[in-house]
Amino acid sequence: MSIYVFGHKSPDSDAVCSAIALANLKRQQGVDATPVSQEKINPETTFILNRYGFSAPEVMSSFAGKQIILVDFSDLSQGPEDLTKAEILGIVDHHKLGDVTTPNPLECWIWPVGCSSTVLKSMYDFYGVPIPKNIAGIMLCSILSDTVIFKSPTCTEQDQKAAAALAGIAGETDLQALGMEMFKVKSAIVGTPIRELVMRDYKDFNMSGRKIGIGQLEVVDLSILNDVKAELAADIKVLKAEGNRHSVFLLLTDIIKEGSQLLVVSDEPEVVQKAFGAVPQNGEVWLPGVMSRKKQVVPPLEKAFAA
Ligand SMILES: [Mn+2]
Repeated sequence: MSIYVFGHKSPDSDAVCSAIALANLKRQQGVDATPVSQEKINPETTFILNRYGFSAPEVMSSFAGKQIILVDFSDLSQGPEDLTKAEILGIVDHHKLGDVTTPNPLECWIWPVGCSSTVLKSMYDFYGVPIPKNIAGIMLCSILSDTVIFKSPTCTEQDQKAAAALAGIAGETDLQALGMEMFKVKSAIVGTPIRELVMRDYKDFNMSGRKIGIGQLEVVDLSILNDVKAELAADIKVLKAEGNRHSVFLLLTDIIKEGSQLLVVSDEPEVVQKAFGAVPQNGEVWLPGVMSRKKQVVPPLEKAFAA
């Protein structure tokens, strides 16, 4: 029986590419491992997989009775409904430790770096397994995506080193150009249904007993979103009501200006001022320098909700 390797819901490029890379490592070690994704992959990930000759992994949403390895998450809220009925053999991640537990010891690699593929690079090295050229390519793109071409405050020296080594294996020489090409694909939103945009990079969190949703759209210029901003704001209201959520936040991140417009719908909108020291006007506020949900949005919100 195969072991299934997969990332979080609303899969981003790291969740998908790192699952493919980890399954490759396991297969090279003689383990039957299959990468899958919980939901359909996004256009940026499609671009990456096409570039290096991979097809999209199969979508799979039920894992009861299966052996699994989690990549890029360890929160129950970001996993399948029946996650607790599966056997977790390992976790490879770079987020805060979530709330999954296991009855048995597991292979757990969770490091405070900018991308799961950076951790994976070290796993390949640790086991002395060569990284195939096309796998190096998708791992490199994961790092460029997660670190916003090394600009995110989550980016570490280890990410830079891993990316340089992977670029060498993949034969990529211009990482800025490659990164910008990816972010242009990511920014192309014309014709995409509004809910798909809201959910493209969306995560639910449990903050002091409240269900909090936080989505993020990264674009090369915020003006791209001018025409759809009102619809996005209306849709997160609907999403909040549908899921009985306390709050939904949507970060519209400008990767060139290096900041985010935060759209807010909340039962306690005052939490935004507590967390970020800025007061939303008409449900939105500009947060200069804020690019990372993980490092600059989740921790202050958790603190504000716990207070
Ligand atoms: Mn990641």
